[in-house]
Amino acid sequence: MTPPPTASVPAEPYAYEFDPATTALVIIDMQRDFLEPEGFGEMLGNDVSLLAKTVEPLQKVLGAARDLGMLVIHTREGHRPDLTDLPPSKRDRGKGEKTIGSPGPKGRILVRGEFGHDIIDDLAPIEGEAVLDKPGKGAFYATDLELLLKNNGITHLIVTGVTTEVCVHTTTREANDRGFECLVLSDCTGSYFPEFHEMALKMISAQGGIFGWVADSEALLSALPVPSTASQGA
Ligand code: C5J
Repeated sequence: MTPPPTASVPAEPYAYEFDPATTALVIIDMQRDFLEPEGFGEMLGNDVSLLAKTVEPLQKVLGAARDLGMLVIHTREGHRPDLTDLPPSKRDRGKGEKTIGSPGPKGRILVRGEFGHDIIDDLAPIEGEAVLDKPGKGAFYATDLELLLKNNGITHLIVTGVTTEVCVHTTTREANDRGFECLVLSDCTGSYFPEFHEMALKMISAQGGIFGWVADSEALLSALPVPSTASQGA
């Protein structure tokens, strides 16, 4: 049976209600390759400073989730060093000089184990937090995410990370089809294309919340219950 909600966040299209005990914070692909200068994102011609503004609000949300003892899941987009899990279509799309697996200033692009593939220092996972490597855009595709959520009794997801219209959107759609109730945080998600960010968020909450809810981090943080001393580890 679904437990009664203990938090209510003012959101689009209406209040998002959840219980932190059955809610996971999902942080999508906050990797050096997407966020830092000289990473893959910049090599593709993108302005990575557009993603930097997500870091501070996301740090606050991550801190609050940790204080409440919520399940935290970090994802990383990337591939095996031998690239056997990289579809040729993904490797060749864009016809760029450099592609996934090519050497770059941060190591081989989007390859597991390389410096650029890892999560930025400001949001580094701590012990006990799942780090999920995904070969696709959606975090459910070819991963054990669904199993991990179900085994932890999770019904609700707070979705954050980059980029809004690609991996965040794909993951939110996948989660919605699997029955998870998703809140996407507008200032904790970001895109190289501000207009795509805006429209992607609108697509989520349109039609009565066709894929989920949208709110900013302030709305979420103000709605969170005060952590008990037990969950703070005191
Ligand atoms: C992209 C992602 N944009 N994490 N990946 O290729 O959104």
